[in-house]
Amino acid sequence: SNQTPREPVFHDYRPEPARFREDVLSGLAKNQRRIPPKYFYDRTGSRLFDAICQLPEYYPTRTEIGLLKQYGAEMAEYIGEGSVLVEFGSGSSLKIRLLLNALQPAAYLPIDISREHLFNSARELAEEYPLVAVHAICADYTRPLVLPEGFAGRPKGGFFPGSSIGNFEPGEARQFLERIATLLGAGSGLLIGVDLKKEVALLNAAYNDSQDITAAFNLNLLQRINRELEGNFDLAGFEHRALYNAAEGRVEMHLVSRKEQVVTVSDQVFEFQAGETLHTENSYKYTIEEFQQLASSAGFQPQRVWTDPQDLFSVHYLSL
Ligand code: AVJ
Repeated sequence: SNQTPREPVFHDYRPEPARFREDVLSGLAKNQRRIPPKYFYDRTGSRLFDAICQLPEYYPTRTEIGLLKQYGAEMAEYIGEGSVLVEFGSGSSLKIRLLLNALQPAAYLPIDISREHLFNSARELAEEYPLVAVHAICADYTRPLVLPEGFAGRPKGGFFPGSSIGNFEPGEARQFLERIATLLGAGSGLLIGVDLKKEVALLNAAYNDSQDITAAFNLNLLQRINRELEGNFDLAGFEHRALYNAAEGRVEMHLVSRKEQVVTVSDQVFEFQAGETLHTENSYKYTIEEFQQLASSAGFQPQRVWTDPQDLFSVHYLSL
């Protein structure tokens, strides 16, 4: 193109660095050992997650992309031309492009904790969409935050794809939605992707793929601990387990100790029993009604929901 390339404006809120060592050591010391799923995403983990999104069994990504392609124009009408588009996490460059192809916002504000990734994708977007003012905000979007000067009084459209909301406990999800409501303000709306409850066999297949990519993604957490926190996990001593917990409405991922063993991390010693698990992720699934209830309790009004013919995945538009 012969248009002047637009540079994104970069707002660095200097988010607190993640406390990987503290979180791992305290999580390993718990009765039910657990590590937060945000630590999956080092370089290898991010590459494995991209591979998961392409797996035949992993339906969420392709189904949500299909919904954005099919209904993008309708979604754009709800958000409104000329509004300020705020994305929570700038992980998926394809999804935001599908939305930007249907909608011309006055500005696009991606919020992400990963400075380098945020900056690179913001530069690409600013170049591809020269009519959109890109303001990249390096911040932890799970913490309270205030948008840069100039965006306060204007109606905003939030975008939170990928069913990332499923990683929160329901109480945390509600609190997070309340924060988003405060950030966006009255007259605004939120477009959010939410994975649906479905036949257990489909859920189990999506998290136990036949190529063992999800297993590698799960086990990579131990590799990362070994490398970054002076750990000595024997990766062959643990196996991937994913199961649907119907009572809680979530897929759980664990790493199961194949034998009685002793592991050292940062000079701390942890004894695993045979069969004992390290809980690494919850991925909550919601019916449309359950999610609308949750959103309403956080102050949103459900306006519209789009689903695929098999009812695998939902995209909700909620207003304030
Ligand atoms: C990125 C949290 C939406 O829960 O499906 C994929 C992560 N874990 N396979 C999900 C994940 C195992 C994913 N989320």
